[in-house]
Amino acid sequence: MGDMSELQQREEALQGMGTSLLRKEDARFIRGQGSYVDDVKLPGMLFGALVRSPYAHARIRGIDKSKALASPGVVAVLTADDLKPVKLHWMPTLGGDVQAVLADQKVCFQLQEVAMVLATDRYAAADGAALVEVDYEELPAIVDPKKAMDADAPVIREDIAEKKEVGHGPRTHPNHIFTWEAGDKAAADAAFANAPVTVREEILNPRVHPCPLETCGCVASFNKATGYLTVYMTTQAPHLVRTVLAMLSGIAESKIRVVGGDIGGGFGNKVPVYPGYVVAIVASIVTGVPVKWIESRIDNISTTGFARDYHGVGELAADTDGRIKGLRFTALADHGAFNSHVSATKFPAGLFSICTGSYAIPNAYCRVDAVYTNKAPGGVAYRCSLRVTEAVYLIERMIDVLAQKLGIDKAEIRRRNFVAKEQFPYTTSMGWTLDSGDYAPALEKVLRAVDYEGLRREQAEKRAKGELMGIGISTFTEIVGAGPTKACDILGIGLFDSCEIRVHPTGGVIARLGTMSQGQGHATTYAQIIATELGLPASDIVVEEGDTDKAPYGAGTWGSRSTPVSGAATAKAARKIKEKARQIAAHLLEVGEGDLEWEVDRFRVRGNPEAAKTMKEICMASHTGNIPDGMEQGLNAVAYYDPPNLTYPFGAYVCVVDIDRHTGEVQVRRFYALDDCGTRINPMIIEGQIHGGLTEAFAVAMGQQVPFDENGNHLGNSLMDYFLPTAVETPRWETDHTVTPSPHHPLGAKGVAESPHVGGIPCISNAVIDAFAHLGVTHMDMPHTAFRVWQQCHALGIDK
Ligand code: MCN
Ligand code: CUM
Repeated sequence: MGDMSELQQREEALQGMGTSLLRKEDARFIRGQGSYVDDVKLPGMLFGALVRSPYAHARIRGIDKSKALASPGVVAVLTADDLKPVKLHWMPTLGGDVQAVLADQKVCFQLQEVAMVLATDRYAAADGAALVEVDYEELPAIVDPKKAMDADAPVIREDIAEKKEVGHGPRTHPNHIFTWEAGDKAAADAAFANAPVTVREEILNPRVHPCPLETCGCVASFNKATGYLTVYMTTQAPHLVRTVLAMLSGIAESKIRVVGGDIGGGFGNKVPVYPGYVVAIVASIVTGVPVKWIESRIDNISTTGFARDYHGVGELAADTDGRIKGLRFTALADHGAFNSHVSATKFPAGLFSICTGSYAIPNAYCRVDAVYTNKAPGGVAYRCSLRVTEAVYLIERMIDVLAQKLGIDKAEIRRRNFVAKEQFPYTTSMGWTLDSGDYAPALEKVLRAVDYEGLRREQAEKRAKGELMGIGISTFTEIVGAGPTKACDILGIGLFDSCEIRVHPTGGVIARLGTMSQGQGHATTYAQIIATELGLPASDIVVEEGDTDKAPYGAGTWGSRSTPVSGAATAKAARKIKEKARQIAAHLLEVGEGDLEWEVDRFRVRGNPEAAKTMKEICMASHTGNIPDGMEQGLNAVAYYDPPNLTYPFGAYVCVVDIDRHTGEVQVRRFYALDDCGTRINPMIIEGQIHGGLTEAFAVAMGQQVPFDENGNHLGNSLMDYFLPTAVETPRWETDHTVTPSPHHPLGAKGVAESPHVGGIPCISNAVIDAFAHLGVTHMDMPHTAFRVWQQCHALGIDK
């Protein structure tokens, strides 16, 4: 064995897994040298501006382009009629539906895309768009999803009114999209019939929007001579988008290149294919010059992938000691005018059936009914893990409701229902197999850290004085890393991912992946995985994503799948290289492969400390003739990884709030978050992800909502109204962790990015509601704005 300190030095030099290596990409970002889509400027480029509908529901009687065409700089105006000859006025969605690229005879939500004006600069395009005259005949709008399936409800989607299904089973009304069920209804019903205690609550996950700082946009560039289409765009899933574009346009997939570039936040908003992209592409094909389209903030909030809008009903059945025997959750899902919500084919309601959470609930059933309304399409976005946010909010709220009804402490009721450590891998009554977990110690660690008993005593004293203080707990389980390809596909494509690694003679490495960072720090963390696996320094490992001409195929970055899927593919590719390196080392050292052992950055001969070949030496050797007979030169590998299961990170959070009963102002006094994502690759990046996810949880719990009036008009789609917390409003986050590795992931790692959002929202909400628990309040819908909380105080007569 080498001297320990020397070994440690070699280990540290790699900056591999487990070190808080500063983000490699930040050298560029902090110097203002990121390259975002709006930075792409191509010769002769035109700018596209969309004409959007002022009505939520209207028939289009006619469109007059003449004034716009006469406006300075305007080159062309495209409408649905112009896209018809190339059959691009409608497009398939990632949810099994079709969506109008430009409104075809009618509009179905406010600010829907109606026409695109092409002009020589952005201002001329905007001026031209203002001059397009559209003759609308307004129709009654459906805003309340509860009325969407009324007998006399106006039909929103006339194009599919006769269709018996739109991708996900039978429809019972023209405004019905699908009904999806999971679990065992009869068993759940029986549990409710026999239980001594049941609780029921209507719980809304309001419509919110992730609002990334960079809005969506693209530059489409079609080369008429070569027939080659290049699209620079804000996408979290470049390869999937390329496939969709090939299906849509008929252009060979090999002649389409999608380039992700730098992305200024995605949060799920940049998964779908939006009409703006498609029109820009058609415009470039038609004009033969590059076309840029960039959304405004209002366009982004109003028309691109919103999140949630789940109108839930939660029910739990339990014994008098609080042990849960049955669960029934239903949700009415408002998907807007087109079902463009991203979902794996077999999971139209995403992973909602993870709603049994961290608890061993023997009988469970859930159902989701999705309907069309006259609102923008979407539903899956916003650090959501694909409807896990809704599911976790329901179970974490309902377990509090049950605790209140039984007079059991809210930490104690969780202890009594946790899946126990020895039960893992644990298959839930909904059919998911939770890979690993150790919930009770995580909760105890957090309770000790915040002095839970002391907080409850303080709360009792405050209550005696008429003051409002709330303590919220959330002990959530997440499900991330879709997915086994047998179960999960989008448009028929399995949700595997990939990594290609090339090692150069002097030990430099380039790795290319099918994922797409939007701020998660992939350039750093994948390099760290390779550094540890190959014993080469992370500083010399370059990671590239997002350019479909360069990277192998993959499903992209969403659903916190990069670590569970691509992280595994990266380890797998590196291990292929390491195997070859071992053969070369054995050859060079003239020993059998079995005589070698790996030590940080080299292969050593067992029992002969002097005989070793460093990885750097092997890299060079692999490019010479001095390799085993019959072996090919080079140290390259590509690996595709199809996960055997998803990963199930978890956490225990506690939030303490103080509420001013006179004003309704909620102050988050303390928030303590313990996360367990298995093996940790970069602790600093994990902490950053948790801070970000918690801040977004705070935003949703405390202020975000996309509201409409009864005609479907937006009532708050700019940052004047839409709450985006800054450092001023954001509470201080305390973080902690435990490590329970995933047994099936090559590195033991689970995803983490969405956990703080999924687990944080119910924690804050539970804290706010807990402040009113002694007054008989069991639920208050989000967002917990001062006005709404004051209304609750007023209704209770405690505001004076
Ligand atoms: N990580 C780690 N160790 C682990 C797990 C993760 O070090 N055990 C690191 C990863 O290597 C990666 C980061 O943490 O650098 C997040 O990893 P992961 O949980 O696998 O999630 P993804 O990389 O797939 O990111 C997707 C996720 C989603 S779905 C949304 S939404 C979201 C989020 O990431 N959008 C974000 N975090 C975001 N952060 C930023 N800055 N911007 C966004 O748009
Ligand atoms: Cu659901 S938001 Mo993320 O999965 O891109």
